[in-house]
Amino acid sequence: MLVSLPVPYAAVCRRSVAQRLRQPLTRRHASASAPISRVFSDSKSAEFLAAAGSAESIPRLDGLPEVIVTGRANVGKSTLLNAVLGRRNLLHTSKKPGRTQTLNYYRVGPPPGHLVLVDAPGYGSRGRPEWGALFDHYVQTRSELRRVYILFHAKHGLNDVDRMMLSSLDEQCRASSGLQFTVQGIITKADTLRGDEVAKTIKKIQDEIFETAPTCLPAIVTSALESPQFGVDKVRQSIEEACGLGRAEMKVFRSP
Ligand SMILES: Nc1nc2c(ncn2[C@@H]2O[C@H](COP(=O)(O)OP(=O)(O)O)[C@@H](O)[C@H]2O)c(=O)[nH]1
Ligand SMILES: [Mg+2]
Repeated sequence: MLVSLPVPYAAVCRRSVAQRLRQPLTRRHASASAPISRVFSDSKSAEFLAAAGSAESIPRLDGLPEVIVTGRANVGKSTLLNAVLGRRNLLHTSKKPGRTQTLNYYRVGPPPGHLVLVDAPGYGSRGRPEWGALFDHYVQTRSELRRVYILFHAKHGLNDVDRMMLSSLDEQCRASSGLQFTVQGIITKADTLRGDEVAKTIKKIQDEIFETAPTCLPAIVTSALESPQFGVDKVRQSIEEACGLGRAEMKVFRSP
C-alpha cells in the first residue's frame, strides 16, 4: 500500500544547519516561529526610503539610528535584509552579481520608524571603485551609523579583498574607540556547506575574522533560504542592540 507523506521526503532527510552545528533548533534560531520583537514585528510597515548614488544624494533621515551591510557581490546582503524585515522581495536580489549599485535606505516600523537598514553595493571584482568611495564616505561621515555588518559566504570564506575591507573597518572602529560605530561579521549561506564540514569551516572563518579584525564582534551564522531560516532572529536582535533598542532595554523602558 502506498503511504503519502505530508512533508517532502528530502526536507525530512536533510539535516538543518542547526542540527549540523549540533545546536538544538531553539525557537530563537527558528525565525519562522520565533517571537519577533516589537521593532521588527510589523513587517508590512517597512518601506524603501531612498537610494544614494553619490555623497551629495545621501538622504537626511531625522536622526534614526542606522546599520549598513557590506560584503562581496552575491554574498546574500539583500536576501538577508529581506529575511530580517520579514519580507520576500522588498529588496531586489539576484543570481547575477552587481545588481545593487546605490546605497539603499529602508525604514523599519511605521513612520517615524524605529531604525534604518542600509543595503550597499558589493565590493571585490564585481564592484566599482566609485561604489567603494561612496561606502567609505558614508562610514566616515554618517553620525547615525551604529554598526557595519560585513558578510562572508560560508563556502568561500575570506579572500584578500575581504581581509582589506575588514582591517580597514577595524582601524576605523579603533580610531573612534567604538564610539561612532561597531563592526560585526555575518556568515551567510551556511546551508551550502556539506554536513560534515559545517562546524569546522565556520570555526575557521570565525578565527580568521578575529585575527584580521580583533574589534569585530563575534560573527553570526545564517541561512536565509533554509526553512525555517537560521540565525535571522539573532541578526535582528543584534541590530536592535546596536541601535539601543535591545529587548532588555525595551523591557526596562516599559516597566512602570
Ligand atoms: N543557498 C543559499 N543561497 C542564498 C542565501 N542567501 C542568498 N542566496 C542566494 O544568493 C544569490 C545572491 O543573493 P543577493 O541577496 O542578491 O546577494 P547580494 O548581491 O549580496 O545582495 C541569490 O541567488 C540568492 O537567492 C542563503 O542563505 N542560502
Ligand atoms: Mg544586493
